[in-house]
Amino acid sequence: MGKAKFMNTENNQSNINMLSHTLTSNKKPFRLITLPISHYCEKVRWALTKLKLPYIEEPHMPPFHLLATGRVGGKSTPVMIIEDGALTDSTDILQYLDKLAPDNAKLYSTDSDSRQQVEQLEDLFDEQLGPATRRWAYFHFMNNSKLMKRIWSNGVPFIERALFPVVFPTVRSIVQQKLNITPESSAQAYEQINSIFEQVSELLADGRTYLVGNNFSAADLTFAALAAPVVRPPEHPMSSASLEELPSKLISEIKKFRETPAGAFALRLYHDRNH
Ligand SMILES: N[C@@H](CCC(=O)N[C@@H](CS)C(=O)NCC(=O)O)C(=O)O
Repeated sequence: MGKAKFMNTENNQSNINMLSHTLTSNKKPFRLITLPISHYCEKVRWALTKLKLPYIEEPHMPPFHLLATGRVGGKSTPVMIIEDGALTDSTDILQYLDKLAPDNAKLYSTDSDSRQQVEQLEDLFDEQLGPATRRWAYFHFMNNSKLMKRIWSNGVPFIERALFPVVFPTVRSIVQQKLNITPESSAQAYEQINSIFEQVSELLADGRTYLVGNNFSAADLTFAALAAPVVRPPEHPMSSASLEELPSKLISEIKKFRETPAGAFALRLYHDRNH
């Protein structure tokens, strides 16, 4: 009962957010197909919010996302439907959205050196940080089916949520295999996250406000969105469990990540996410 209320409150809040995005602009909303917990989907959701572009999110639970993404020629999420097709990669989506942004809100600098730095960092986070934080988080959550139900079914169509008990055992073993989720790979992911956090902390050591130049960019956004599973920002729109509900070992590791300069930076960016 308590949990249902908790989820409804979150869903209502995200519906309100989507509605207000729609109302603040006359443009036709984009359709965004997501797995709601996916941090690559959150990367796009954040960009749309930041650029005040209207969108309607279509959240799905695995494996039902494949029906939605497959219909438009995609596979993984996020997929964003635009007037003349579908964009099937978060970076492609951010680059597309950036063309619609006014000069003072660009996520990619117009200076070519700075743009290159932004793109290199985004690539590092997409290719290494995102898979590592996902592997680490799933390793700790996957065997808790109650928590997984909440994480995977947040806001999805009723029928998908109702089918969770039927599909979860099979989907879990497919995901564990596909993403190589084992105790060893999780330990490696933990080291990899620490190494990227150290690189980011080093960049921040000179007191800069953002990773590249003086403005918030796709590098900052991508870092914070993909680091979210290990710092668990309270402002995350899809957080589906409070810190206290997690195993104590996990809480202490999250606290350690949060205390690093890179972790504190991700939390600060999330604190400002909706302003
Ligand atoms: N490079 C892709 C990665 C997206 C990705 O890995 N999405 C995952 C969720 S975190 C997904 O949809 N997995 C389900 C699948 O591949 O069927 C991007 O940046 O969009």
